[in-house]
Amino acid sequence: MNAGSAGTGEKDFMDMLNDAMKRAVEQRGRVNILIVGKTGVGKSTLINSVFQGELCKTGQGRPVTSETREIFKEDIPIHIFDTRGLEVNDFQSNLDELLALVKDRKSRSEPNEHIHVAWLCIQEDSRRIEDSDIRLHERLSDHMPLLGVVTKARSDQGFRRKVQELLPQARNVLRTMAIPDHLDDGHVIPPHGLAELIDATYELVPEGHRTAFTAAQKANIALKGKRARKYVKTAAATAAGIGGVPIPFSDAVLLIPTQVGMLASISSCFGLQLTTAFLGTLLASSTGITGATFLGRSVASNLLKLIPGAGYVVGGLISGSTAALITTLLGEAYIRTLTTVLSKKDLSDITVSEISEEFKRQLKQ
Ligand SMILES: Nc1nc2c(ncn2[C@@H]2O[C@H](COP(=O)(O)OP(=O)(O)OP(=O)(O)O)[C@@H](O)[C@H]2O)c(=O)[nH]1
Ligand SMILES: [Mg+2]
Repeated sequence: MNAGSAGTGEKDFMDMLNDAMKRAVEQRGRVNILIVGKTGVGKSTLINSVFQGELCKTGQGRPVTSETREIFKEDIPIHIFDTRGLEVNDFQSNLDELLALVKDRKSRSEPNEHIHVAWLCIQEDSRRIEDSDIRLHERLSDHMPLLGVVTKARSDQGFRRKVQELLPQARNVLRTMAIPDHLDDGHVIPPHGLAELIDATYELVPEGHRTAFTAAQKANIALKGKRARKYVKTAAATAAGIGGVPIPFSDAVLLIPTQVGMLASISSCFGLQLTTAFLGTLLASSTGITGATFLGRSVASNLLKLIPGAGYVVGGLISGSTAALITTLLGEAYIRTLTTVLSKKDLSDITVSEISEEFKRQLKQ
């Protein structure tokens, strides 16, 4: 194997992996969500049900106002501002403190520190919308888009409409059940409304923070695929440009940085840990190449041979449209891989080898 001639020795290849990862991390950024609502309405339960990492149980929290904690966990690109008890005594001073926090964040030059969306949670059982909720919604929606979230939703009876009427600034009001509800008569109401809540929130998150939001949530796997396809399109267009002057198959290695970047971005949408080691292991085990032979050219040709449709270009020339097609097929196979794996298991229980086994299967199809 003469890897040197293509200028893609092992070191170059590792540099390329590092670059791809660094770019994916920068591209992803972070998203910040404010969650308000009275004590006991189910904020923590909801957070643990829709975001990665059981944030309310295992995340770090630091108080940022007397009633607000900023909760986060390493490798999960979200910070939750969990605010409780505003309705108790001192409502006005608590609200002022919260608004001061919101304004301070908004004034920062780093958009990753802004608070991007607010959820105002109201419990369905209560059937009441307090003045404090209405005030909170008015003041917060001056600074960020706000959604009304009806929690522990079992039986609407017109309550959602009432919330919409009393919180006119809310962009939408969604009914949710975060964990199964076991009724006295033995019936169980399963969780519902969570994927819809994620979809509605995604629409309100600024574009530059949507990949972070997509990655941090676990209630809507389809959204991850949808977001990832954006990166597949971009990579396919870049590949088409590289193949604009048809390249010999043996130079298909030129497409590899684009494709590796794409795999990193897709991984990012699915919330995988963005490390060079992960990407390296994924590529190595999917192509069957390890250790010292882990060289650009061999990975390139092995990876390309795995891709459906790439077989017929072996030995021939790769045109722009073929380069785009190969890249798209690779991206789509990886999206199907992660969708399949995540439908069976939680992200924290998935190993790289499970991903690469499934990836190989998907590439053969
Ligand atoms: N069945 C069911 N129970 C829920 C749901 N959401 C919350 N609960 C229960 O309601 C209680 C309060 O939920 P929490 O998530 O702790 O409420 P919170 O809003 O975080 O409360 P504070 O932290 O005190 O402000 C807990 O016993 C939860 O198990 C739900 O969707 N379904
Ligand atoms: Mg709580």
